[in-house]
Amino acid sequence: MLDQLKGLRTQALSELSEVDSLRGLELWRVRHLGKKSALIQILRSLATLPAEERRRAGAQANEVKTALESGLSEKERQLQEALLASPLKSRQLDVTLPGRPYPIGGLHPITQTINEICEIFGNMGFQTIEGPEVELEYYNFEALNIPPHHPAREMFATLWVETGGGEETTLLRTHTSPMQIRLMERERPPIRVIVPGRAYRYEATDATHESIFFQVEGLAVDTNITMADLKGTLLEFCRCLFGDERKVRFRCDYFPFVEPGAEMAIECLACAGAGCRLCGHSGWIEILGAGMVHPDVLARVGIDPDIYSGFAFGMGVERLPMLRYGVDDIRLFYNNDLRFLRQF
Ligand code: YSA
Repeated sequence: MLDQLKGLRTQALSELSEVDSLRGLELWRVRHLGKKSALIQILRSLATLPAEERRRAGAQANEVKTALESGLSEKERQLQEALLASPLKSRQLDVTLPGRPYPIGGLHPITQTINEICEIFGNMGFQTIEGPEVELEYYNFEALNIPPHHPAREMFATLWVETGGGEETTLLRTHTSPMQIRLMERERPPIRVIVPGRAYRYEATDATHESIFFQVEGLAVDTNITMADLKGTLLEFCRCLFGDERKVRFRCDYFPFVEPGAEMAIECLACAGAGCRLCGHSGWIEILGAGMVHPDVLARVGIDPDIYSGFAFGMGVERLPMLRYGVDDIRLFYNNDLRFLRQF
C-alpha cells in the first residue's frame, strides 16, 4: 500500500504540472482528491488494516493528501494570477496617462445676468419670486387698468392661447407685471419683490427686440413709499451693474397701471452716446418702464391707497449685458453659437 501511495503521489503531481486552466484544475481535483479517487478510497479502507500497518499507511496517506491539496491551491493561485495579467498585458494599459478632461458647461449669459440682478436687489431687501408664463387676460391687462379696447393694449402685441369655450381668456404674458397683481392679492404690505421671467410679444425681431425675452419686475409697497425711493433704488441698481461713471437717463413715460410713469435709459456703449444704428441714433438704450403703482390698482387688490403707496418697474434683461459688454444684436444670445456664449 505504501508503494501504491508513492505511485499515486508521483502520478498526481506530474499531471498537476501539466494543468493550464481552472477548468482542467477542477477535473484534476475530482480525479485525485474527489470522493471516488484512489487516494480517498485508500483512506477509507485504512480501518480494515492491522494496527501497525494502519498507523504507517495512515501517516503516509495523510502526507500524500496534504501534498496534493497544497499543490492544488498553489496551482490555483498561479492560474488566477495569469488570468488577471493576460488582458492587462494585451491591452497595454498605461495607468500613469493623465485622464481626458471633459468640457465643463457654463451658465447662459442671460441666466448669469438674472442671477446678478437678483443678488443686487436681494442686497436691497427684495425677495425673488416667479410666476406663470401662460397667464389670464385679467392679470395681464384688466387688473392693470388696461380694459379691452384700451389703446395701451397696442404696446403689448399679444400671443393668445386658444382655450375651449366658456373658459377665461388665456395668453402668453406680454410682460411680468401681472405678477404684481397675483402677489398683492395674497400678500399685505410691506412688500418688496422682484420677479424674473420670460415675456412674449407678437412682433418682428431687430437688434434690440426679440419675440421671447426676459424681464425682471420689481414691486415695493409700504407706507410712505415715494418717487424718490423708486429713483434711488434704480440708480443704485445701475451703479452696481454699470459702475459710477455710466450715464443714466430718467424721464416721464406712460403706463396705465402707474401714476406718474417713467422710463430709464442707459448711454449706448456702442457709440458712447453719439448715436448709432443700435440705439436708433439717440445715444440711449431704454432698459425699463416704471412708476408709482396706480391707486386704482392698489384698491382692486384690497390695499388701501390712502394708507399705502408703492413703486414698480419692469426691466428688459437682455439689454443689460448688451449695454455692459457692447453686444450689438440681442439675437446673438439665442443663436446657440458657443463661440459667442463662451465669452461670458
Ligand atoms: C412699467 C411700469 C411698472 O410699474 C411696471 C412695469 C413696467 C414695464 C411694463 N410692464 C413694460 O413691459 N414696459 S415695456 O414694454 O416698455 O418693456 C419694459 C422693458 O422690457 C423695455 O424697456 C425693454 O428693456 C424690454 N423689452 C420690451 N420689449 C422687448 C424688450 N426687450 C427685448 N425684446 C422686446 N421685444
